[in-house]
Amino acid sequence: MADLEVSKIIDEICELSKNDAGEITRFPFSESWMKAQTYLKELFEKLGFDTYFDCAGNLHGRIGTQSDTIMTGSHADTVRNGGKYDGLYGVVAAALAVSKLYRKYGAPKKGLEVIAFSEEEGTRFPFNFWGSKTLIGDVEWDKVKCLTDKEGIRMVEALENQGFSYSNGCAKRDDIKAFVEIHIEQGGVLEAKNMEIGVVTGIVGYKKFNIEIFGEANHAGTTPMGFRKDAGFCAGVIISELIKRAREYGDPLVTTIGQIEFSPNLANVVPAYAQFSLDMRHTDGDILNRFQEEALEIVKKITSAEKVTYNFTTVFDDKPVYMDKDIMDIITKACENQGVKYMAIHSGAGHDSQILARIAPVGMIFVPSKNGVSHNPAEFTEPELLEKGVSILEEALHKLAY
Ligand code: HGY
Ligand code: MN
Ligand code: MN
Repeated sequence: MADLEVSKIIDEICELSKNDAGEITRFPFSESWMKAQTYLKELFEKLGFDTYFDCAGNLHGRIGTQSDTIMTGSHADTVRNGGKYDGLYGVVAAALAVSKLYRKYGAPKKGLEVIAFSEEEGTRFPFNFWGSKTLIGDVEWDKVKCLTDKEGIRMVEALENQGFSYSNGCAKRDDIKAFVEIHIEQGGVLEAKNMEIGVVTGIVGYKKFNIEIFGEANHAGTTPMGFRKDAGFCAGVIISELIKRAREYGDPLVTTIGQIEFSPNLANVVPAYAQFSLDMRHTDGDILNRFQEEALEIVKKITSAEKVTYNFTTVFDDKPVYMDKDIMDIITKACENQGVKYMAIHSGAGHDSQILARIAPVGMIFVPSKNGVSHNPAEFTEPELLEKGVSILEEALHKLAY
């Protein structure tokens, strides 16, 4: 089989799985998502992998023994109107790297498995890393199954609509001995330093909260400003205070309010309710904890001054994660053997590796992102750099599995 090209396969998958608006929006268990997963399943089968979906919608393709598994891959879902490479590159590159090893050296001494995690972004349901968390058995199904998306569809229904029936622990694995994920950097450091590969050292601490403000609906025309319980105004003041405080903390703290909703969300009604997301990240877990406490204080102070009430709910709270030193050395050695320009780099983005790190040693490889842009249709990486990543991953997996 002639060498398949990563960028061509990614283009094909993105083309066939675009939504009606022509965007790359592969929310988990949507039709777009299923088209991409089905294409990947056919690709894995064409490459000669033992291929199957598990009960959580993760797609697996493996060669070698049924134990001592070296796993590689990333997520198949995307944000709304996202880019072509976030997640998908890690799946396609893994499939091509494993296929090249299979053709050159036959079956490995260990299990060598490619995975397309069903969900990572947390964009449809208020639950991130569904795919990797089901694999390590870190899902309290009774709490999660009734979570709904914005259309009120429960997670359990969305899964069943695509033929997956999840039950507690049905996707859990305990044979994974190492996990290596290749991913676009989603930042501008590698490009700025003219590097071809990033050897990832760790992933930032990453917390996500859901904040709700409960005020009182009232008439926009007849309610004097001093008599309002304006949830919308509170949200605005809190958001402005949070960003001001984060700027005072300075880099590398980042905090984002990316999603907001008012109710009844009408121009002539004082907002009774406001809900918004709060995403905060830092390389240092203690500083991140301190910022979380300050954020809660800001919410308390402003809501009590405005005589409204609030909920401050944790969606997830992940400490900083560090990559396995031996795997980092293997990736570094591969870069030196192949004469590739590389540097050590920290990840400001969250990845499935941070979840797998709870049960096995993990390593990550980055390829540069043009202009550092990601979570955006303009996301791009030169085809030659995508291919370079495949050959570094291939050499690292050869070292780990053969
Ligand atoms: O938000 C993130 O860091 C990742 O893209 N889910
Ligand atoms: Mn992402
Ligand atoms: Mn990603």
